[in-house]
Amino acid sequence: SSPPVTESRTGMSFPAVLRDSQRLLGVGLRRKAVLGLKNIDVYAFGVYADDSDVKEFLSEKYGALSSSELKGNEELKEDLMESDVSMTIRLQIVYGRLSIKSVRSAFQESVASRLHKFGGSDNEELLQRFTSQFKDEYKIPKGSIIDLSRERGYVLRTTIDGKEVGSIQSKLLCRSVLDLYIGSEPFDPKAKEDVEQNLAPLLKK
Ligand code: DAO
Ligand code: DAO
Ligand code: DAO
Repeated sequence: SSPPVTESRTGMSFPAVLRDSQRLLGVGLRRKAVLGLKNIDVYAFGVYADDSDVKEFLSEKYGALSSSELKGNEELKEDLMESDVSMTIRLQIVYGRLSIKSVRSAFQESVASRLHKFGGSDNEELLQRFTSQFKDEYKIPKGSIIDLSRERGYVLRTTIDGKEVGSIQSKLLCRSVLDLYIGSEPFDPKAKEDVEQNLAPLLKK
């Protein structure tokens, strides 16, 4: 079996396989500018996708393409985000003073803006349901692991250190979360490139 992969800037380590069948496609770093002054490293992340789901949903369309045709292929990432492929974004917290309040407001900036972009303006209830998962009593110290998993049927399940904090069925929400990592303006473009490269061989039948 493959060894874990370390995100080089933070030293955070990610297992090569999650839940027996989800393969690590890329790792990256989420940074954030505070007070317009400096960037803080907030978390390292890993992008995982289920091997056999990738084959089932994407091989027919993309399996015959050459690696140069797959490189930079935005339609492929689009289809991956829209399809029912099981995926996980694993976050490993680097910033040691993260409060639930700042998680909520970062969420408003990042995920909510995508929800509006993809879903129009009718998403207040969905947003409300998702952010109500962020209870003030949760602690997310450095080293905490948050898994954002898209399960079959477009269910977004959130766990903190293996403990489920909520799950919501919404294709739009799943798509908006994935867009942060592999969409058109990703947090870490290098991670998106890695995903693209490591996805290519999985598309071959
Ligand atoms: O303490 O105000 C501050 C700066 C912290 C900003 C952190 C941004 C949070 C990013 C989302 C984390 C998701 C787990
Ligand atoms: O990095 O801006 C960002 C958004 C990351 C997605 C945030 C989801 C966090 C869910 C964790 C809830 C725990 C309180
Ligand atoms: O749940 O699979 C799905 C589809 C996602 C659509 C979500 C739209 C939510 C709109 C809520 C409206 C409340 C004013």
